[in-house]
Amino acid sequence: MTLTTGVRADADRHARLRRLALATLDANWEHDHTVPSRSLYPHQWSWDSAFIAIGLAHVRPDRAWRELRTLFAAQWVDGRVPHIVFNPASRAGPYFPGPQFWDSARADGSPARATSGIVQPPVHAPAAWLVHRRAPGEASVAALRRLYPRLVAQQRYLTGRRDAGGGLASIVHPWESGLDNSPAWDAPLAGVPADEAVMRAYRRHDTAHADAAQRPTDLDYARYVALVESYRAGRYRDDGLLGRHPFLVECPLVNAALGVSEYALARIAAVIGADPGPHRDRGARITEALVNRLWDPVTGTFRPRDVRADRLVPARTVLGLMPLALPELPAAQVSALLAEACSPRFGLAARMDRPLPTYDRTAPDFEPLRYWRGPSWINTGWLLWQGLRTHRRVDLAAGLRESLLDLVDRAGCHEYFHPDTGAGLGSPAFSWTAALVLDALAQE
Ligand code: 2M8
Repeated sequence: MTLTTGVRADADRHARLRRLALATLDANWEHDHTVPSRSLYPHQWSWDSAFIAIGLAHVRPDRAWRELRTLFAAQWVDGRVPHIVFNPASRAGPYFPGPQFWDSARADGSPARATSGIVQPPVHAPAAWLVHRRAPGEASVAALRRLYPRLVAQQRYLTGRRDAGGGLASIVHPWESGLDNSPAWDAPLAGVPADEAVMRAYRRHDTAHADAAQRPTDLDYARYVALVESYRAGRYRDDGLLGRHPFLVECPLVNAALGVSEYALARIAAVIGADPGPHRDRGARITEALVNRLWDPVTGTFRPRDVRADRLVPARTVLGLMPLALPELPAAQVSALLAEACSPRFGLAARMDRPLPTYDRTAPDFEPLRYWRGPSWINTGWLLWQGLRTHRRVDLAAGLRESLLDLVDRAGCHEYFHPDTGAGLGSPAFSWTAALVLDALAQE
């Protein structure tokens, strides 16, 4: 290929991907928010909306702010941002578990709109900052000013009510990590009493729309249901969880996002005339707590801590690489994470021959088709790409970006991808895939 044909091929791919991504996001727009997928996820999801806003900022900035505004309008009085905001007008048929099951109305401080009672990784402050950076102006400063107190309340909820004592936030359900059936949760879930026969009483919505072999199992769902029932029984209060709730885990992704959010809030504070100092201090403290509580020097990676058993979980998943996004991560951890990412387990390289998996591909229980137990996902790739850029690993960042774009160019805006062949899996028109491709296209 000559230089000019190479440049033209790149420009063609860029235009093709942009058209596809924009069409996907437009088709998934639903009056005041974007659904992750029309069939599988017909409501608003918390961290999806943050990723979606980052992509929309490049093409529809007003809609990017609207997306975040709608989500934060459903914030609870205690500051939690619910992982699902239900759309009462949805025509997609019953999602399971739906609003009746969550029964948020009976909890203190829940909003008028029906929501779930749990959260997802707090990637919203960095998203708001990026939306402003991608499309700055008076309107974006006004939007930041409105969102700032809500983002601060979200942080306060997680660092306050969800702190089991070690300076990090705990999750009470695998859904809160966003990586629902990751092997990271196998050990802590093993202690959750559940019988898959209970699923006979419910109708799963996901397996009516996607291949069951690519989704969590019925036993996984029985445990998910048991954990919602346990948390709901206490009306989603967080006091005394250690004594009464069977799943309490400190997740490296959730806590990395928590730390990165403080640095994003510092930048937002500087723009709107608030004090950035306390945010930077909190960012540094969260980074320190992550290293103290979740760093495993033996394997050179971060691991979730099962708070109830007080031990690190054994599985090596992509979650462990996520703290690379922290700007003040000590050099020793940065180089160990790069070694882990570049090892045959994850295969990161300046020229990648296969996409980044979500689980150690050398593990005996690696499953190339099953959701978060192996397949490649664009959001975890994009988050790692952010970390590589933060620590100026230019070649590796370029290699990962190329791999992400190539995956979507070949297979389309799928929800996830086969980690060997790159074939598209799950929903074929998935919003955060489209949004993060738009962002990757715009940044070299
Ligand atoms: C998936 O999770 C939901 C439950 O929240 C589900 O399986 O029904 C996960 O991939 C999660 O990370 C994502 O936010 C959600 C919507 O895309 O789907």
